Amino acid sequence: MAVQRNPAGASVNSRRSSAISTQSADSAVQEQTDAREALAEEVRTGLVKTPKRLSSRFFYDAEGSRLFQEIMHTPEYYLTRSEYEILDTSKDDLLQLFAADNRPFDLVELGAGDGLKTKILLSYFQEKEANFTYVPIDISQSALDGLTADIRRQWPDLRVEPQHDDYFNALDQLSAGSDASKNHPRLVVLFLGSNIGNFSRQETNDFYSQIYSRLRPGDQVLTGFDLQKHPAIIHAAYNDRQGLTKAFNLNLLRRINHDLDANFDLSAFDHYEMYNPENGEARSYLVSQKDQTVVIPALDMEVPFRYGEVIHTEISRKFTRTDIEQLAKATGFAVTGWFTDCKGYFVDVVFEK
Ligand code: AVI
Repeated sequence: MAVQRNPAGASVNSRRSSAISTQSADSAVQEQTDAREALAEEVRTGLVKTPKRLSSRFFYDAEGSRLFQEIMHTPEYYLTRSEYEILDTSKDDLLQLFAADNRPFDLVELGAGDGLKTKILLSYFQEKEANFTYVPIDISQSALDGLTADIRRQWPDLRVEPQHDDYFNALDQLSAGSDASKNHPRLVVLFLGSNIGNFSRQETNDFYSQIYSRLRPGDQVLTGFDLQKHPAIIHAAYNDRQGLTKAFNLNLLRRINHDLDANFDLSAFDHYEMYNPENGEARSYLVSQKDQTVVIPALDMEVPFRYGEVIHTEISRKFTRTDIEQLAKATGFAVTGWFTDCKGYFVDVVFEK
């Protein structure tokens, strides 16, 4: 899943184009160069902090994206199955909200990835002949190309207008062409998969404020939030028995070796996750299993590690209903839809401006 986990991505394309823009060799090289530079900056600044820190948004190179796909199928990782169930059982209620007043709508997906869950909605909305356009946004042109081709193959009549851009630039473009009158499409922004849980509290508030400022009254946001539950269930989701989450976390070091010629010995680091039920934060770490020094020639860096020292790599935040209602209130939105799975593990929430 090539998902843009960070709203501040590279800006590439402009206004909506109805043609599939296939990636040129030049832009693919540019994308790789930008990604490598961003990683270099993260390593340069993150590994001199105390505690050491690397952002989870660098997990998603090709191998990391492949591992995440596998994690989503593990018995322990309930999030994807829960959201899938919600979208399937609530698709009609969601359509009633999105198409309220018979207005056409643009279904704008942030970090579309492979669109697997979204396809539940697309398929149902097509079947009901809803008047909508699907607008997937991603900073990875190859992910967008793959998704668009796939959707056009499956539903040749569905209007798809992919946007290769960062989220906020793309929303600027879209909202410039919309207003609250009945003739213009309502914007319905999708941010699924609990991607919001990987943001800090400050980033979360900023994210919704930024979106709010780009929407018109009546526009909506559908977000997937993972809910707080028995800590053991959450803990297990980030410690699967097959060791895929461990491989996913360690892959970040492999990527740094590959992209920046570093010499991390992957067997000298372990995966450790802890869930704190008092604040809803699952945190992932890489733990140095011995005293060691890692050399990163591309950055002219030598990084010492003590035995037991950690690199903090990810926050996966779990929410309460109060957290979500407060978030909506603090950023100006009203909560107009609340859909959970049968176990109450996960919720998809509609915010309306
Ligand atoms: C993408 N994101 C919502 C996942 C999560 O649950 O935080 C990434 C992940 N990390 C470990 N397992 C899955």
